[in-house]
Amino acid sequence: MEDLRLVIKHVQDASRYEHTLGVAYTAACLAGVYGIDTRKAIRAGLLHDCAKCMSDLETISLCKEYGIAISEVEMRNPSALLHAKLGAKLAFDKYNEKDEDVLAAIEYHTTGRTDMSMLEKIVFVADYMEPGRDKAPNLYEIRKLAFHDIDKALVTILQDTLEYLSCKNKEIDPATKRTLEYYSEQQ
Ligand code: DGI
Ligand code: FE
Ligand code: FE
Repeated sequence: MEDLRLVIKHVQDASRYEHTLGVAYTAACLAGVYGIDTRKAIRAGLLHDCAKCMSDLETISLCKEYGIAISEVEMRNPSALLHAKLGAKLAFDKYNEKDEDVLAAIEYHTTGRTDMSMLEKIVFVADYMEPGRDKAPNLYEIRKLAFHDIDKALVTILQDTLEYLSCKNKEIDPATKRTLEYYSEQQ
């Protein structure tokens, strides 16, 4: 794990690396509460943004290289949306991560998806609430919820993310909307 941490340190800038460590530790705490393998949670946390520190051009060209289908929304917001899918491919190919659940947690950490595994939920939630995050609304509530009702934390995060994106006039990926609808219906 120490090796992986150092490898990631070298492909991220200082603030992204701080965030990465925050996600890995937060995911480990949540894994303890929900009975998930802590080491898997830490690996997923360390790897989740492994494709984040690249230009839009590089992101698109690597996605093409890996045969990732790029939707129109993704093409218009490459680094925001595609770093998750590309991250899963790089994790497999460059960082030797072969665990399907860890790879899925990386792939769906930005938009989420319907019927997520507990590890996917943990990484999604940890990404939003790790200690270095301080700008989002409702962080206090989300951090408390995360440890006893992770689905409710998930819904709050998705609602706040969609609200934030519409305030900023950013395009919503249908995948993000679908995840919110799915988990809202489950409440
Ligand atoms: O990579 P991080 O910054 O740690 O966080 P992230 O992977 O959750 O999200 C990256 C960005 O993507 C963040 O600013 C929120 C944004 N995002 C999430 N869903 C959507 C989205 N951006 C657009 N345009 N559309 C979405 O549906
Ligand atoms: Fe990310
Ligand atoms: Fe992140």
